[in-house]
Amino acid sequence: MKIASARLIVCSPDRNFVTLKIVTDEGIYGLGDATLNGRELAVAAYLEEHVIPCLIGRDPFAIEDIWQYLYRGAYWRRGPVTMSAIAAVDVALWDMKGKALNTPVYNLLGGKSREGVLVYAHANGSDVAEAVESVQQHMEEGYLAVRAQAGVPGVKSSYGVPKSGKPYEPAERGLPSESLWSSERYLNFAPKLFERLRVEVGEDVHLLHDVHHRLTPIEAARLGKSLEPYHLFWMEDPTPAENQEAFRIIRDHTVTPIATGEVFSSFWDSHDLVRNQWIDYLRMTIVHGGGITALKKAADFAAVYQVRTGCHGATDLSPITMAAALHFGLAIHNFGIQEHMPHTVLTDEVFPHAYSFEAGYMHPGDRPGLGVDIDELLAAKYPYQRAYLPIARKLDGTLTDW
Ligand code: GCO
Ligand code: MG
Repeated sequence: MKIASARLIVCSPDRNFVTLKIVTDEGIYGLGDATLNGRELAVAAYLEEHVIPCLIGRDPFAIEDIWQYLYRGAYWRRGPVTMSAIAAVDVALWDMKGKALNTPVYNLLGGKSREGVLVYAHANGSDVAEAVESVQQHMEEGYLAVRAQAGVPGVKSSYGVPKSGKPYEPAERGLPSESLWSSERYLNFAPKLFERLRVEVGEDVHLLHDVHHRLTPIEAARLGKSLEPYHLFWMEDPTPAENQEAFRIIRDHTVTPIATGEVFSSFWDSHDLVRNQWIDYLRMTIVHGGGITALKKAADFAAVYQVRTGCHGATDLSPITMAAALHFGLAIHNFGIQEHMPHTVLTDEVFPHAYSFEAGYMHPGDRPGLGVDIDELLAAKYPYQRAYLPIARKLDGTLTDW
């Protein structure tokens, strides 16, 4: 069997998605997600100009060799654009191989290690009362783990808080909007949110929280310490991780578990964090981390240090990445939790899929391959529209991490 053709489908059913379709000379096809939120067309051009021409005629079963060809062969390694492009090829080939062998991808990854994939939902509120209500709503829907974010008093448009009662959505059409940030106000507020949450929702539900890279290491240490009585499942992205050693400072001061990695594009971004056991959960995602092949290696390394996975699963990752993450999460031994931010009805119509949610867990389904498809005719009705993530400034106007 040979790769006969490959092409891109760029669409925007409520938000932008870049999809790679690889077709073999036997007519079997595989799908890969190449979406990089706010920089979508950079990955599309990388694939179109520099990757697709090299794929034609290759053996689609040689997934490892093709991964190495695109990674080592480019000379220029790593970075989110390169790794998202490689991931799209890699995931499409796993999907295609599953279809060719008539088995779900989780079977190709060692078979299932569990019956379902524990997922966490997003609860948001403009204030504490709304956040409590939102957590309770998600618990009623069956979620066993919920991430809680609330508006910080005195800080306009805080991270994670939806505008006009809609679910929180991280990208907006048009040029980047601006939001404000105050670490001081946030640090005083966050423990109050979780104190109230534990009173209202009890001890058993897993509560998570995303700091979104906004604190310095010592501020993050203070936050982790102040949240200890509420035993969070994790504190996410407490500080930027370019300097991996920054996490040592946090770790030295608190037992609140730490998760990071949603912006990582390489195993090497996590190397020191994992081998020093400065984190508990690695959040690298299949699309931005270089595909199933790359994530499997990173997860196996993490397993040696008892670090578990907690893959990013926001709506800017297409249902193809969600399906891939669920096959991966069902199969690997050191799976921790998977983020679940449901897509809109329209996105789900464009990407019909076999995965499902029940009583706190998701399952990828048992269809051959990934069990997700794309309705190209419907996709064509929703062309790409430029969109950006917001930027953030401190109260005095200084640009800071969003
Ligand atoms: C999360 C993330 C998202 C990101 C978004 C960026 O934990 O789900 O932090 O909210 O901001 O995916 O594109
Ligand atoms: Mg996050």
